[in-house]
Amino acid sequence: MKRRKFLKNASLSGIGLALGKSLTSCAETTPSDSVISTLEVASLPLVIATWDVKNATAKAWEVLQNGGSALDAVEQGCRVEEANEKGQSVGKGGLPDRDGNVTLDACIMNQNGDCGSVVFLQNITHAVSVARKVMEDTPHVMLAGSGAEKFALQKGFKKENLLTEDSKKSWEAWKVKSEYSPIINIENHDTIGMLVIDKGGNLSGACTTSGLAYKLNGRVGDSPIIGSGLFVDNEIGAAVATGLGEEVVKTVGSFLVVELMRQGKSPQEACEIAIRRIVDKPNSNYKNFQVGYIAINKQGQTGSFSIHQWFSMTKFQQGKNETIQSEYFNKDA
Ligand code: SD4
Repeated sequence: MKRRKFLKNASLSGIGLALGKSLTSCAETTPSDSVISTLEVASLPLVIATWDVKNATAKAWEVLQNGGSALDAVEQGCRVEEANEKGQSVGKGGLPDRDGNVTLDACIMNQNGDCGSVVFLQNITHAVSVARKVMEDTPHVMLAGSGAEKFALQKGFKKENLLTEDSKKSWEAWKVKSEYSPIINIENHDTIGMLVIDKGGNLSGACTTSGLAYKLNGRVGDSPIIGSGLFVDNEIGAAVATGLGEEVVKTVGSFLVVELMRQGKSPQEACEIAIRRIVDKPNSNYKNFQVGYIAINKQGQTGSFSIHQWFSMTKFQQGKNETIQSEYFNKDA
């Protein structure tokens, strides 16, 4: 099935190494010693992100080159897409819910296992940076809705109207039929999940989105849920998800990918098993929605896998910034 046809059909009603030196330090701290000690470490640092987001990965790379941490890199990289008004599934210009409200979900996680998250945030473009402030400046992990917005304003974030003219037009066109079948967008897909391993082998990750277009007001997806949309374990690796968040939440997808790596699976194998977990559920409606995972392990090996074709991962390594098409499950289309 061609990409456009799939886009039409996909709906929420169906509800829509370059190798270098050997690693020793990690081998001492992980349970899968026998597997990991035989592996080699990829050239570090390394940045990966969901979809074709080369400007974002380039920014993260630049931050690392200028001495920034992996955490700084994921935050700054994600901000590129949040500020990109053309991207209709993240930050400013994100498609609204069915009532016309742009509501953002984001989270961030560092090498110490600290994390911060915002859900149902309105009027603030850089949700990922608010999530970082939640992590660093509060005793909490998650802030929601008006509380998250109030916190952001107190921290000096600017109040902005996130509904651009283009997104308003798309919403108005959708309203004509008002079908509650928001497409899982595999073409215009700037929901960004980013994972970075710095040259010292330390990991951080972030994820930010405006969620499903024309969702029910109040709907929150997987992206800000630690363990679902994102998980980082500095001893093992990290994973991030995109696609239909409900399915990711139901299988605690990113945590699952990291735990599979802990058991000795490669990032690629782990992403594939996590996708199978969704597809193999009784009555799975997987033909009608997309989910994709990307993952990285402590050695800098990476993997990505999705249910359907056209998911991609952007990778910046050794000065090379490239978008790689992912392998996928459903070859019948
Ligand atoms: C969500 N997982 O809100 C997000 C949407 C997404 O590409 O990733 N779109 O369910």
